[in-house]
Amino acid sequence: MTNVVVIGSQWGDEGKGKIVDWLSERADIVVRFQGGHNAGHTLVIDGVSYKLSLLPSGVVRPGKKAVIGNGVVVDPHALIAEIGRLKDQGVNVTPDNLRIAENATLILSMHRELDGMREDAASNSGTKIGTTRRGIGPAYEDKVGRRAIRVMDLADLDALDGKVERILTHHNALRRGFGVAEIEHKTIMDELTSIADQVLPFMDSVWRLLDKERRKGSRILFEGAQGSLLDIDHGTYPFVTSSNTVAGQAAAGSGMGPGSLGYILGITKAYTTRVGEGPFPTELHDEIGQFLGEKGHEFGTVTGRKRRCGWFDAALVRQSVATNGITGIALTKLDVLDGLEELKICVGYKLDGQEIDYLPAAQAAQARVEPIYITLEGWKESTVGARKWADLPAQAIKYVRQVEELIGAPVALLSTSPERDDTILVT
Ligand code: 2SA
Ligand code: MG
Repeated sequence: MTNVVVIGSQWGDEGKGKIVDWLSERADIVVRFQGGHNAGHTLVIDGVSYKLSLLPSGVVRPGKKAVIGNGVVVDPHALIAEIGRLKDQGVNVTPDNLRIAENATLILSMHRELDGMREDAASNSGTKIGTTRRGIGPAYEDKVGRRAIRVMDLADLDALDGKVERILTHHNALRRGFGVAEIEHKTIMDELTSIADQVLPFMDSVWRLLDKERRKGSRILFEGAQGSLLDIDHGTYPFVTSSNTVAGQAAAGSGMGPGSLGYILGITKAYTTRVGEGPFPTELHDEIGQFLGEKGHEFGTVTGRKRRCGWFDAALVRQSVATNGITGIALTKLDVLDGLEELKICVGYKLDGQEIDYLPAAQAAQARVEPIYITLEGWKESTVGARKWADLPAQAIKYVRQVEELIGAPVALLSTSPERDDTILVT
């Protein structure tokens, strides 16, 4: 196996967890390179389900190394809690199987508070993003603003005074604006002191670790979170997350060169979902949308929020094939479409009377586009648990072939249930 980058090609929740787990069996190292505990993966191994949100999927497998790269924002409280939950399930996370980049940014309590205050204030003005309220955006802002506290700073608490001063000057100005109490220097120092001993054993120079592994010929799996349409540059801005979620970030967010990335696998759901606010051209507000949500169990792992559902949007995924350089896709949740009389696929949009085959970049135009659909006949048979191509009804095969043709990338894997072995490898 060459190195593989797994990314979501839609708005997240494409079913990356299962595929990453399937691939992690064949990898030596699993690396996260962006996002934080706003991600959510449920892994089902031997009937036991593990919920991960910050930790790379590799941690639940003996003998694999899990790595949190510099591109991730790390909430130390969430980290410690997640390690504790896994311990209760009999999984030991130790410095032997988890390494965290010394130059990764920390999410602190004030980031979470600011995320919530902004969302609350925006609810009143109707401009909220619908974030996970985990402090992801505010932490990335501090990183880019060059005032973040990073993992390595925990090793030198004496040198922290100036850094805490700098970050508090910024945050306290914002807090005054929101009319909430300012944070005292000592409060932050206490927070950092209280978590330092539990985080520091995992700290490492990740670029050096990965460079060594690369030279040894280790197989590296890069685990993306969220989806390409939530990318800070390429997504439906401003209704996006605050990191680059596209495959290229696997290099910058881990400290490896782009030449090491290998195969780019885009995880793609057979229909479309989205959580939070923002444009969604193929969204269904009718009983079919309801059907997809119920049958597909479309509720967030992280926040439990109900996901919006709609038809497959081939124009969007074709765009993701381009922005990620997708080699092949893993098509998930095809079985959710079982039993529908007919199926629609969006092939492009109408914008002010013109036909276009991509999502325009401007927010106002994105809100105005109308999908252009083709209609396919559905299938009655169940595809749940199909393990070979020949198990699929003819109409389901037609649907898959149509998807491939429209997005301009081949289906490399087909997942037919949450069970790991219910996966068809298309060769
Ligand atoms: P934030 O908290 O700043 O990242 O929120 C900004 C927007 O990004 C959306 N968002 C997500 N949407 C879908 N899935 C997400 N994460 C998990 C995943 C989901 C899960 O990777 O699969 O399984 O629970 C995710 N994270 C952020 C969010 O809804 C806002 O629209
Ligand atoms: Mg998810």
